[in-house]
Amino acid sequence: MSRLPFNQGQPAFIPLSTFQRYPEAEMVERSRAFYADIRRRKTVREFTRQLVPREVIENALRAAGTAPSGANHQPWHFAVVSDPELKRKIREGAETEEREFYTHRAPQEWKDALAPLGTDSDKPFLETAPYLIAIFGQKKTVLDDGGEIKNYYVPESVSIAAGFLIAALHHAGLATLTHTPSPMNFLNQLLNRPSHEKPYILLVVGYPADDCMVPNIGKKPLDEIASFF
Ligand code: IYR
Repeated sequence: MSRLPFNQGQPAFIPLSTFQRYPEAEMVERSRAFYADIRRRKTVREFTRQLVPREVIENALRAAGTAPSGANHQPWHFAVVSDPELKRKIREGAETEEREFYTHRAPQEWKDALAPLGTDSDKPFLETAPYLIAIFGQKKTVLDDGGEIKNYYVPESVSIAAGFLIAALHHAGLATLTHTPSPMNFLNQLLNRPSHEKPYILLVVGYPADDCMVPNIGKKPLDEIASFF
């Protein structure tokens, strides 16, 4: 991790040259257009096997990597899986946890809450979708010299980066599923990630199946999610 602690030998502050200001009318139009685009995103659980260009995945990950993070430590790792055998093992690991969840671990109230989504312990999409991206949060960063620094606001930072990633993939024309088999420790073992890294989300990425169905559920309107003072 050569960039940390910080750019040695370079100025500590530089002019903000990247910010783009728009006329107000254009801002309103841009905000409308973004909302119109992002509101089309639906979590998808049926994917085709069709491959997607790796560069799209790489650019979306670059976008995710621009997310703000605690002390700019960027406490995340994205393990990208396209290998069929590894996807098969991930499916096996996830379904083992999910069977336990649906038959024993989940209280009835939780199962009732999931009923509208139609989920169960079968996760075929973990093999059909061309890419799985396991998103890990890092409690600490191990530096190139073997030193370690503590990371801050890890769940918040990782979640923001995941949001950027999901939006970037949608923007590029791909569907995603935020899958959270729980517990997810089997991912550390399968993907060789150290124990100070915690898996947060297994993001399933690809094209929706032609006959893909999604739950008929909506989002709360603005007056239910925001208050203005
Ligand atoms: N992890 C399980 C259960 C599940 C839990 C929640 I909260 C969801 O929003 C969806 C599913 C599964 O993936 O089936």
